[in-house]
Amino acid sequence: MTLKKLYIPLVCFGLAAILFSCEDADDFNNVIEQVTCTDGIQNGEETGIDCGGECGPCLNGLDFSGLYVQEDALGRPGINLVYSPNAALQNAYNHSATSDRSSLSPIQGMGQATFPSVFQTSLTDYYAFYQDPNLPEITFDANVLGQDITVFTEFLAASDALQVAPEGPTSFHSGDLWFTGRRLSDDVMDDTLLLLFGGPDGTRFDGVNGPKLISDQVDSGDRNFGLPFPYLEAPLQQ
Ligand SMILES: [Ca+2]
Ligand SMILES: [Ca+2]
Repeated sequence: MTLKKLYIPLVCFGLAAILFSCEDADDFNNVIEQVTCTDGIQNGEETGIDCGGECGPCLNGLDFSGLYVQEDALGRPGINLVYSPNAALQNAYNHSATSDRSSLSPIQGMGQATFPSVFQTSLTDYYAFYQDPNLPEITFDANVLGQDITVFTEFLAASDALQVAPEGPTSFHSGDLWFTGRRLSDDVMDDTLLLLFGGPDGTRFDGVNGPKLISDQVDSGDRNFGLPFPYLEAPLQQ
């Protein structure tokens, strides 16, 4: 049992002496408040019942004991969803390590296919699908980061992790700043689609030069985020 705080008023004040004797006051003051992490009540600096503060994190009913296996991979939202064309590849991606997704690592059970090669096929197919047959062919030659299709798909697959800049502003994308962290309000799907469909200057599929594909049309951060984790945004009220 952790004894966190011990409150023992030490002084018998004159006013108290008027009302009762110092001996009585001793009895009164000897009511000791013991704040512990096992007393079944929220007290002291705790942020929940017997958790938070000095008692360790509040798990909100979650049990983190036991052995864990990887069931999902989601450094940057939308990568696996957008670029892996079927459930088998999506599952293979979810069970793989980031370091095993480069062009040097064939996907287990998929012959010589690698995630960058799969992503290149998806990217080419997207551009063919949204091609206006009455306009000259559009291909993915570069995105707003100056990445061609080889560099871009390698980047998507082999570095799909949440990167954080230890110094400077935290942002998934803000102005010229990319991938220095992630704020709750960042519209990460629009950022992903901009890299995919924006072309070198962000206008390739912007609703004017072709269908609008650089946004999912869903705003982010326009409603309150709930606490605690996973900080879901409140549903839109119709
Ligand atoms: Ca307590
Ligand atoms: Ca959006």
